[in-house]
Amino acid sequence: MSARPAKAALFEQLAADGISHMFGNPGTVEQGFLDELERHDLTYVLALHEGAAVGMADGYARAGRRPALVQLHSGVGLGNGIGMLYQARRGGSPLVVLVGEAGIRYDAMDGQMAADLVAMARPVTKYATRVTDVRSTLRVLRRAVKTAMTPPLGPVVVVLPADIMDELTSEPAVPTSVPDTRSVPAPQAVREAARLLGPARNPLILMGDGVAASGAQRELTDVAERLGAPVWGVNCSEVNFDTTHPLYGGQTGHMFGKDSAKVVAGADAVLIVGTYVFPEVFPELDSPFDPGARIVHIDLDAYEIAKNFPVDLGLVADPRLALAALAAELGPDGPAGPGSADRAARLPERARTRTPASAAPAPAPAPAPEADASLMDVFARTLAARAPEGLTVFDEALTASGPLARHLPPREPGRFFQTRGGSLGVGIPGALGIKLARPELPVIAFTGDGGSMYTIQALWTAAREDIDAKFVICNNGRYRLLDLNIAQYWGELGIAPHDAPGSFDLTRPDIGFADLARSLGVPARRVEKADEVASAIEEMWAHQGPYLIDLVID
Ligand SMILES: Cc1ncc(C[n+]2csc(CCOP(=O)(O)OP(=O)(O)O)c2C)c(N)n1
Ligand SMILES: [Mg+2]
Repeated sequence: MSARPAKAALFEQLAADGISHMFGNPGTVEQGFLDELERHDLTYVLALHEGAAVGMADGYARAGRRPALVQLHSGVGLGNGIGMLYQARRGGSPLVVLVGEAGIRYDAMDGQMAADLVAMARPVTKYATRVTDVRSTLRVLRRAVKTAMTPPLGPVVVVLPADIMDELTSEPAVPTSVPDTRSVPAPQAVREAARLLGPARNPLILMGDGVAASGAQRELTDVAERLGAPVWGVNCSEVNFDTTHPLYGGQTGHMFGKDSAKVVAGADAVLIVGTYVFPEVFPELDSPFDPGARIVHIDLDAYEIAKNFPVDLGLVADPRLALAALAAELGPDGPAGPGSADRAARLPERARTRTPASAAPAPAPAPAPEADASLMDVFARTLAARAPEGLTVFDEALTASGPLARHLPPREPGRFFQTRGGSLGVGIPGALGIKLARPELPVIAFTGDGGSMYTIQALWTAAREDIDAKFVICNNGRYRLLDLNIAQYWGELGIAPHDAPGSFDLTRPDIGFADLARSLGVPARRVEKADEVASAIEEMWAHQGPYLIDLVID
């Protein structure tokens, strides 16, 4: 291989790995390779804030199930991207993030914008490294792609010093070797899982996004039906199980461990699959499982198995293959034993009997009556009635999500996404990334007025690139979720209810989302009344290109 500058070889490597987009925000220390980019077949998607760049890449990686490339600028750009990298790490998005810096020769100078970028990135990435010798530029890039794409998937940072990028390398560009992790447990381990779970009278399944990542929805349904076990989402931001299935219980919630504790109480056997346990902000410190409960955990991420509480059997295996083997072991009619007698009859009801007050409930089928339906309810119902084929929803509506789950219940894999890791601002850029990865799908994002403002600049990117995604701002003038959480806190501490902190209010002044969207190049309409909903939705779908609705709700 003839020698060429590393900044050119970089693009050969990206092409070898089939990478077609770079999401980023440029700076001077990346000028060498950005200049080079113009000569290559790679689309640069310009974001006006690094949070938006990482958020778009996150949606792209999730919907496309492939690595997404990000470019950030030095300590300042990486710093701006860190909140969104955190959520990519929590959610397992395979991002390859290139961070530019002035050069290795300046290490001792401590110049402007210099920082220990690898150390900054480490807590929010799966792996962070720096190219320090030009002869290993492509080796390091391939390691980044491999690490990002190997379960547990996650973001990787590669720091690129500009002086190294200008040097010559003769490394060949060859496709990255990503190992196959479709591993199945040994037959005796599957038998042991069936032995632990099969005799249960009151089995329970806790699931997470590892199910969707493995494409294991059908196998999970088979196991749930054979065990007759209700299925609860613990860390679900995608479709891991059809939420209209009678065995679907709901979500345990992300805030309070006592909510999950109510769900698992009384279960004598628990199958955990594709999730960490438990993900709340305030988890229970003592095990919420019944002392005699038998616990089996299947995951490709060994770190998550028995991370907080012991299990009886942990299986590091691909969820789809492991669940298929378990379903076969349980047999088509489910296991014989004390729990088998009335399994089929009692379980659809029991799927809902553990619903805790503040955990997200399973979607109720009955729509609210017309007269007192909320505007959000009317909107979701009208949208559902006219939903185009393949409608893909990014739900960052937070307290306004209920009607979405009711009228557009997540059922089909790859058609529903939520924020993860608790980082707000993923909805708008995430929808753009999804649309770029899957242009054939109609994509709509719902986001709160609060959440949208973290990355509202992404609308400009939507207009610039003419990305035909639709956006709905659920505009309640507040950080409403914080109202609900503080009310719970007051209750627990015996504090009398009073006005919420002024910092939860977003009405001083009102944010004019329609004007704001138009100023960024996205046509928009404000909707305040139920009788405006149908025509707004019609206009939204009729418009070719990005479009925003400012939905003014209580
Ligand atoms: C980046 C980030 N900053 C702050 C928070 C804390 N936070 C959690 S919920 C919330 C309010 C969100 O408001 P909005 O999007 O309007 O939805 P609503 O609660 O009104 O339904 C805030 C500020 C967060 N989760 N992420
Ligand atoms: Mg709000």
